[in-house]
Amino acid sequence: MTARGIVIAIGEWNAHEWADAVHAADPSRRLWLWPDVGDAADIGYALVWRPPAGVFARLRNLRAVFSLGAGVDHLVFRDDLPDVPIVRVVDADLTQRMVEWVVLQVLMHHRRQRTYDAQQRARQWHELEQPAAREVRVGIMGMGVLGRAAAAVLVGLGFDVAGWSRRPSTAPGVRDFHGAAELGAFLARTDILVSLLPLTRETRGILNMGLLRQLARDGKLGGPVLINAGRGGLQVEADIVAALHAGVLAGASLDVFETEPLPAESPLWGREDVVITPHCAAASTAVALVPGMMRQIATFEAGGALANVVDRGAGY
Ligand code: NDP
Ligand code: OXD
Repeated sequence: MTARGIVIAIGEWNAHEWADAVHAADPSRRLWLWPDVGDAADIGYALVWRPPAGVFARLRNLRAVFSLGAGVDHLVFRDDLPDVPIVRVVDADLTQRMVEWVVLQVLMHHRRQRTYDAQQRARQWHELEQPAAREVRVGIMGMGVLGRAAAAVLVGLGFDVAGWSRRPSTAPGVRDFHGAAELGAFLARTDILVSLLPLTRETRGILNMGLLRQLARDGKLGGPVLINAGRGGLQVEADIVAALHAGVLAGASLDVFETEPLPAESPLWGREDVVITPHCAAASTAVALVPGMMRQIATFEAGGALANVVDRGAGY
């Protein structure tokens, strides 16, 4: 008998929302909420987000693991991963949410909104010099699903956009940089750096002082800006604080942090030049994501291939 059951194993989210969405999409399928796995031999699929330790050991007939987020660092660094495909989220709803967050942050810095907020608090009427979008160079690290979608909207707004990724990429209106050899040239033409990289062995700590010092110094915004919605492990927060203090950075928008929730004692909280959001740039919502996962399972069971399977060697 082929295992068709599903287990949902979620560290900190509301598992019942996901269970309701699975049940709505396929009421015939047996569904378990970890740690309750019933007859574990019947479980073929695990829907997981930061799953607790020990989940996989009991699921001996597992056929695929579905990450409930686009990032899979919560899985690939584990040493207990079963040898089955890991599928990550690629979904229009999640992509749209990320595009909104990135564009909001780019515009916030481009249009000096933090300074106008401070002026409003001081009841000050003072117009700042405003460059055109075409005069501002945005550099996107990670031209994957999310980076490309954000780039398309930023190009549409008129920004001068470049992308940097591991391999060459083509996106309309976006200048391509790729690989370690081209990172320096990419940074040297970047006023607003947007990080949408996955967290892997290669990218951990990449947003450090050495990198920030290579950003353009001749831009129209009075100094470069860092925007990170990839993962907190990409950034060295002590370096970001030092870079802001020293004027190496003029501002930052951070959605992700080395430790989440961001500890109350972090110096980032008190900085007017930093925008902080609580890892909410692109939330996974059960209603939007589960139907696609259930369609994937049905296709797989009918002999088709799974889409968006993680390359374990690359780590994303
Ligand atoms: P993709 O896998 O589609 O894209 C990843 C991109 O990063 C690719 O362009 C890839 O290059 C590039 N990349 C990977 N490793 C390197 C490297 N060593 N050097 C240069 N480029 C590299 O991922 P998504 O766009 O779907 O998502 C990106 C990340 O966004 C997720 O991994 C997750 O961490 C984060 N995220 C955050 C959310 C939030 O709410 N804050 C929500 C959703 C996702 P190549 O094209 O050559 O493969
Ligand atoms: C994700 C996230 O990876 O929410 O999808 O961070």
